[in-house]
Amino acid sequence: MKQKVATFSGEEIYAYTIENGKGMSLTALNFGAAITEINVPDKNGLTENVVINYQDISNYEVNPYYLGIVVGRTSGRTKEGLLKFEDQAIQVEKNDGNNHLHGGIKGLAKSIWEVTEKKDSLIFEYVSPDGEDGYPGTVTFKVSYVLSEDNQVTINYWASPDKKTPINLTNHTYFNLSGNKKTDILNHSLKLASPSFYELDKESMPVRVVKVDDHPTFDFRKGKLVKDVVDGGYEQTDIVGGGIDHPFLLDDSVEEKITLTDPESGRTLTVKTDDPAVVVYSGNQVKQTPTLNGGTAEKYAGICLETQMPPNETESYLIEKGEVYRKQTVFSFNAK
Ligand code: FUC
Repeated sequence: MKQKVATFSGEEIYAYTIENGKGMSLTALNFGAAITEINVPDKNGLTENVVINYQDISNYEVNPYYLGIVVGRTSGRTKEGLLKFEDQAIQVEKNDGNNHLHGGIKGLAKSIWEVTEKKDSLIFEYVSPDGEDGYPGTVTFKVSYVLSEDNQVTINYWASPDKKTPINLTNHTYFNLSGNKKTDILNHSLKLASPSFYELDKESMPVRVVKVDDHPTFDFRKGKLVKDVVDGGYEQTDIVGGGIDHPFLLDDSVEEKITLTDPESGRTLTVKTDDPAVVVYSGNQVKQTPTLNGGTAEKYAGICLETQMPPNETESYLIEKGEVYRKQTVFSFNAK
């Protein structure tokens, strides 16, 4: 189902909805391929939206929080906006202080995607021209959102460049399992199959990999409440505005890499991915405006689980001409 919802700079913006036979549905825009709703049942069978969106759709045109979009061409921060590979140092935009963030000012987040609707999936395609946002090569991007009968949302990423270029995609959906953003996510429990993470400097640039054994605040292997982490008085949570905004390396031997639970609604989200890392972002910079669903906006309104390659490691995510970038992340919803 397709519905026109806005016009941005003369371009028609549509919301596409797919649903399964269990009452679950997903809605996304052709702008940024932004996921605006995922409706899933709670422990009592009440179906509600478990992602954050803007109350006023026009805010997606600027989208200060990158709500729901596909991030690219590269996710996270690149130091000084310098894509260093082989003997090259390609300067891309510095759109986060002295650094490059989430593919630049436009990026895939503010691109209009061609959408193909199928019964159980939405397929998005965008051809980014050579030099867009400063990146080399023309790249064809395809992303699909697939909704299964057992309440799974699978995101498939596919990209093919005509020149060697870095590609590192993710999705920037903020989950809030309370349903229709009744509460913030501080009472959600987060479990990560992650033995180590990247310490950040004051500009949020990753500096070194450290073991969670030596940093117990970030040991999520047995699960812990988000509020117990953000209140920790820990230097690494303080420098990102009081919360989590860090790349975690995922344990290859564990299938379910991430589990997010809201004890109140009984909803659980588990995540499987073939990416080796996840940037967990606890919404530390969300301000009071623009307002979100539920009519308010606040710090910790939602939590992003950005599966990806560790950011700022350009050499590790170079895709050759003729090579195909393929990634998959599966979000499974349950309630009890
Ligand atoms: C996340 C963070 C950033 C930023 C942004 C909106 O991925 O890593 O710090 O604030 O998204």
